[in-house]
Amino acid sequence: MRTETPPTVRLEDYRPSDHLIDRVELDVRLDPHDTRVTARLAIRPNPAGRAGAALVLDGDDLRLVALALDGEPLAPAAFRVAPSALTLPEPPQRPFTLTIETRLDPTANTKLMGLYRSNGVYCTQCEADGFRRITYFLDRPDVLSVYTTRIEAEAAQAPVLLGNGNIIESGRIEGTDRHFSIWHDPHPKPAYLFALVGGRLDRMTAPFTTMEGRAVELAVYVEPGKAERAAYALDAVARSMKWDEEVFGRAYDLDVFNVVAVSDFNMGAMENKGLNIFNDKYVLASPETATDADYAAIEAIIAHEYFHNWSGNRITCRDWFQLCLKEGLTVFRDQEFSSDMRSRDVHRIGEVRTLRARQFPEDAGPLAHPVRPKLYAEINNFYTATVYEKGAEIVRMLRTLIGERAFRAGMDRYFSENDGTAATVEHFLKAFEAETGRDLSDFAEWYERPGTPRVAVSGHYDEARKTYRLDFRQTRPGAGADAPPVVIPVRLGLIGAEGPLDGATSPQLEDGVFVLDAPEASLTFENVPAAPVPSLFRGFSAPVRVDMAMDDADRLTLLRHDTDGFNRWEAAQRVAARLMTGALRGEATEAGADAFAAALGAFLDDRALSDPAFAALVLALPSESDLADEIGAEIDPDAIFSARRALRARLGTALSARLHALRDALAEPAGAPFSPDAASAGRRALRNAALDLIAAADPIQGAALAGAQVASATNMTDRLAGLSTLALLPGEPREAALAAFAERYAHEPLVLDKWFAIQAMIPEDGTVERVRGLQAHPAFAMTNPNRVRSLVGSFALANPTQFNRADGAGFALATETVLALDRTNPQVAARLMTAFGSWRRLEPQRRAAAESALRRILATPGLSRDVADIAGRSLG
Ligand code: 0A1
Ligand code: ZN
Repeated sequence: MRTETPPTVRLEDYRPSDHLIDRVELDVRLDPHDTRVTARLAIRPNPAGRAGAALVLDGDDLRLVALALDGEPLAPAAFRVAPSALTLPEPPQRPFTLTIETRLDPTANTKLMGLYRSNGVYCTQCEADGFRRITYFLDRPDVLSVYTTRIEAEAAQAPVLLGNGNIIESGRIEGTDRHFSIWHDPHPKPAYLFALVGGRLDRMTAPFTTMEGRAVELAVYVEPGKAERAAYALDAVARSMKWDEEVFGRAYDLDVFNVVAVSDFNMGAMENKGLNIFNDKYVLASPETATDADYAAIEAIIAHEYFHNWSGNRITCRDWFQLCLKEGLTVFRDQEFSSDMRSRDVHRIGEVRTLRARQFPEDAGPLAHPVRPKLYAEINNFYTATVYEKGAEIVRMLRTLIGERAFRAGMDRYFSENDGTAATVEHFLKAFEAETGRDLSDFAEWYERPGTPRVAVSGHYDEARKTYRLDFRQTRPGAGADAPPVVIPVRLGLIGAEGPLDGATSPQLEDGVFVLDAPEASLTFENVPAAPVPSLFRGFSAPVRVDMAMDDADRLTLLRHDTDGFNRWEAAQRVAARLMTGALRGEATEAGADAFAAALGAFLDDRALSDPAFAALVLALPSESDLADEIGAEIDPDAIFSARRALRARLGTALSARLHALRDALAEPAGAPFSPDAASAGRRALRNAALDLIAAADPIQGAALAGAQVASATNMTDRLAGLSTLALLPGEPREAALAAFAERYAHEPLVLDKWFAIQAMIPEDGTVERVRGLQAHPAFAMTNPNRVRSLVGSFALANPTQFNRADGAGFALATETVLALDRTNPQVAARLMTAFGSWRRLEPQRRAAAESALRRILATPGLSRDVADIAGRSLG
């Protein structure tokens, strides 16, 4: 525990390790409280390091039992040891073997970093720096070693023993109740990709043959009795492998690929080589327990972790500043996979909603940082939306700029030239420069500075010449006064009153893309018969905010006629946002709302049944946080909530007949089997979006419909949607439905998480007390990250009116939870704190309350580095 300012690590200070570790032989004797780890490390001086330097191995909370050099116990004078480091001031200037024995108590490990137990199952988490909690090591991603791991445990307690790579031996230990298995991973890897698992687990398996002819056994391990809930994840593994072969030419490289689901996990999942460990929320699925959104998330995260095998494992990061090299690229790859498995437009809209909901506010607040940060105090606080989501957008922009063929060729070159190494963003860009002959140094600016660029656009039609000119101006708020312009690919087209203006052309466009790489630039179209409506940033071609004055009628023309699905959706969102922000400013918006409703009605008549998933997204208005982000200052969450509710009610009234008709038309025939495929999920989504608007307009009718749906639903998507609608309608039916739900799923922790979340998001005064009450519920546990995120995370991150209560009661609840959690699991406590990330943009009373909550946290003695870092930067 510490309270002093933590040391800062800087990118500019990078230097290669003075030593390398070529081989690691681990012998892990698992025991609930007294696990013994013997590490035999084949070490040598690094020719690229400083000759004669001391050997300093990282540790975290370690207890050393024995130490030997080349088999001989080391004299006490020859080394120094502390829980955080093992130092040999004068190590041999030649290759040598260091044998280190440490003792661990995995049951007492509540941080869930290093070796710990989850429901009795031994498992590990080593990214970013958990390996040093297992043994002393050069725990940095540029030290790559070949691992052989012997795992031993009591056979009855841990019948399943898994490691990285391929299994080479296993058996009983005679005369004891113990057994062992030995795993060898031929691929050199950094310590953060190490993993082992031991426990009682059921499994489901499937064979896979790679395009190179390798026979692979795929296996998903889950809690006993839940094997059939692993079927969807297992199938997603096979589809991911096939897709990566077809789309990126990447084949798998071991004989087994194991996925293990555990119930206590700090993040979503982890890409350990050949042994991915998952939060069980992203593996387990059945129609009765998982929603369509859960199925989609499982598919995406299974793919993400699998894709890391090439983008992350075969090519890893030189240092943690390069995190986006593996994360941004792998998110891009999993987004492409999901788009191919589902509807591309629908998926793109989902990606942008996530980016705007999480990354834009981060980039506009005190926790803003470049996609490649320049310094950090705690690396675990940099697994952010900026590194992941904005990182993925940079890769996508690169593809837009150079085209699909050159992009694929550049990726092939990146993989082949850097395979087996720890690389940097420069290595990545260099592959594309070599492939295209293009200088990407200006483009690289996207990695360097924080802030979301703004692009102001104005259009000018010349009736006489039949030309149309667009003037662009970019600015970079939050990037610093000296920030150069960024390279912004603008995919665009022109739309006329009757449809796309295909005859309009411009020599400045290449494949429909204009490259804005200066502070200001203009683009002129010729052959434009009448004043057009521009469709800008098609497919959201760059992660920027666009300022263009356009009236609602023009936007509704886009909703009707644009060929770009993303921009059709965006047009409706813009109109809705303008109506709500207008209402907030006290403007009369009734006529505008009715015109919008009429356009939505026409849109639904036209397209709802042919593309229900898309129609559901059009009906979902910008969220409260979207509006807050757009308003940007002096935010009053209650006013935003009211404006949004009023528009939903007005649209629900105007569209009532259509919404009811849609619900009938989309109803599943009785007895139809459940399928999580995108088309079926889309029909459910539209039915439930219709229910939401019906209930907003007519709470009594809404409560009746929602209550009936909760009672009769045959799948979790519909049951939960009904319950979510009901949750917004105070009264006895809501409480009865909540109680019945809890009883029905009393033994399903992942389903109870949904129940916690729904209640934590109720936008009413009583919610703070309700959440406090639920913290004492027998199914709640502060030791389980999923429970904490469901209850307190949903409250702090997804209930804007109650978390931001003007009297500070919401901040107090979050503060107390952060401080309590910090004593056992600082990583999860720090994540929860990011809910305070937009505090400066609140109106004065709430701003003051948030500030004092932050000051209270920062003043608490014994704060972890994780929480101190977030609290300090939030106030800084
Ligand atoms: N590399 C993982 C994310 C991850 C990072 C840190 C962790 O520590 C608790 C766990 C997982 C991914 O991108 O999926
Ligand atoms: Zn990842």
